[in-house]
Amino acid sequence: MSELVLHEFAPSGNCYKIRLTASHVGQPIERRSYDILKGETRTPEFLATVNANGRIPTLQIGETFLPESNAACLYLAHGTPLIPKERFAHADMMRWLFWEQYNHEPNVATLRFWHGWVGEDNLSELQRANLPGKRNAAIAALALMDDHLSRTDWFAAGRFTIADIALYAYTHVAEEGQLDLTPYPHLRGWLARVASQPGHVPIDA
Ligand SMILES: N[C@@H](CCC(=O)N[C@@H](CS)C(=O)NCC(=O)O)C(=O)O
Repeated sequence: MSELVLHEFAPSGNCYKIRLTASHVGQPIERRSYDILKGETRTPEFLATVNANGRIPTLQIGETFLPESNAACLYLAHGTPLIPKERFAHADMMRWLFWEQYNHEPNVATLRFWHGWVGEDNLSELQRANLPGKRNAAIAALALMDDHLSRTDWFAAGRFTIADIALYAYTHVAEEGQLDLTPYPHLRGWLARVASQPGHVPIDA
């Protein structure tokens, strides 16, 4: 077994963030796959060893397990230019990582999962009731990103950081969640900039 193992569901943007960070820092990573649609992250073995929270991704480092996608990106990019050292720039990068988890991923990623994997006809009553709210919140998140990117090429520190990686993961596939990116020219320009960085790998690699 290699030193680093990613416990993942490959189409998940949260898992892709980690593979993308690993590729940018030139860190090989072994991949172990779970089918979240079959509850494979909810087994007693998974909960006892990989993540008590019952979710992927988890980055395994030797005998230790690190759940939460952005924590894994921080671990992999430690000491590289993907994490600014300067005090404000570092905090500002963290700000976008927190924002991604609170305002972006729960809306943009959830819509992609509901439309792309679950299917609108199979949504529970509660999910169906939450659909308009998720959609409004996702559109607000995309609009906020577009506005920020009208003033700067990158989210933090004036350069490509793991904040860009974390936000790219679900934004570039937002249309799979029936979110139209046409109204956001600055966002689309940024998506192209991220994809043209040396070391970039696509989500389906
Ligand atoms: N905040 C977590 C979110 C992890 C998460 O929501 N994982 C989803 C797939 S992207 C999952 O494992 N779902 C399966 C389940 O809940 O059973 C992270 O960033 O890693």
